[in-house]
Amino acid sequence: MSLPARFDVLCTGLHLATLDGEGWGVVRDGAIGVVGDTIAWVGAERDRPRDVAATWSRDFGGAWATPGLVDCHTHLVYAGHRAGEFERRLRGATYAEIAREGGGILSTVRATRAADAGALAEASRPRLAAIAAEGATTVEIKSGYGLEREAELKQLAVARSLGRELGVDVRTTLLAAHAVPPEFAGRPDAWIDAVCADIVPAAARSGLADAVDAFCDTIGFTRDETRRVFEAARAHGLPVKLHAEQLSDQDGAALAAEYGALSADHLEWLSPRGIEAMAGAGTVAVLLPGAYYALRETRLPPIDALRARGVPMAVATDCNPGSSPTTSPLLMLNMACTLFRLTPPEALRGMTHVAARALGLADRGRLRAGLRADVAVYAIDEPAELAWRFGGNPCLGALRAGVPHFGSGQ
Ligand code: DI6
Ligand code: FE
Repeated sequence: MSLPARFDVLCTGLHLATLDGEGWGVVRDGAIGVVGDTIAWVGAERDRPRDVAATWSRDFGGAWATPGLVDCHTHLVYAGHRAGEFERRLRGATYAEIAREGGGILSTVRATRAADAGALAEASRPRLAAIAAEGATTVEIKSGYGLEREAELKQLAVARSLGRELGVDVRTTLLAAHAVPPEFAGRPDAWIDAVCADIVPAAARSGLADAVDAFCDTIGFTRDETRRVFEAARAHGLPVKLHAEQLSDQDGAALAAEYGALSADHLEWLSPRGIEAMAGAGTVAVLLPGAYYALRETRLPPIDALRARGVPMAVATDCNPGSSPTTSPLLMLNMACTLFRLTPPEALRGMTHVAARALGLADRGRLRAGLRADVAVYAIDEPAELAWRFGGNPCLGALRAGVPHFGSGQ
């Protein structure tokens, strides 16, 4: 890349975990120069071109920079909470039982429908802000708590507007096939008809959805119903992803792979057949240790087999009120290592460039000239600390598309 006459932003005094090449891709005593929303120069301070001045610059005094975190699976736009359901589960009720009784996802649907866009934004803003405050610069947000056309579009519109407001790159996913809404109780097929004929087209027309997702499971939708949703997405030019093999093996990951899905997510019950299909299609495995933890699952996703077959593994919060009420991507790095036995660099890759790939984004997730200037800065002594610690937040702020967000309010 040719050097600019001037950097808009220059960050010095940083050790870099570039994630470029193998492992952490460490550059000690490094610097990053930005022009517009793009990294123009990155490398060791001693190699920095001296004749390029900067409009905004900061010396971070030996902090660490990583690529901005990418949280590629959240349901953070919702109203209400599910603490009562949590207490019931502590007394022995299961997630699936509560769902079958019309609680679970449907209780959040009632609260989300009742909230207007302003109230929904107010409820959801602190969650996006908390995720961003730990260094996330790109966040995916799903619908799926509206379960009627206008309420689904309301969720997606609120997600996009929160992204603009907070300066976070929000990617939206239509998840109308999350549960059967009360109006269609006992008629999942009729609901899928409406999703395919009305809601997917409306989401595509409005430009409010970047992808389409579905929940393929015993308390969600069958493989055949999921296939119909994927056909509708394909007809409207939208990429797909899938909640697959979370509570049972429905062979959903193989179906997702058949449709060239960006990702299949959860995967505790993933079969060898599903792994092969994902490896063949290049579908990313999104691991969600928060849901595994909160539901006290005991069956681990087949991490060793995924690794052996070269299936890329992403890590995300799954921020949602039922199975993963967390707003901490850093805690998920820890859980990915502690519970799922990823290595710390694997976990961070899983929340940067692999997660970006799960969103179809090739322009971010590493510190490299020419990529988007999404950079998180942490007050740590070495990068493995990000996964070692749980609780607390060492993030000093971030560049988001080249814009500095440091200090109070970030
Ligand atoms: N799986 C999940 O973990 C979330 N959705 C899904 O299909 C949970 C959503 C919720 O319980 O509200
Ligand atoms: Fe989810």
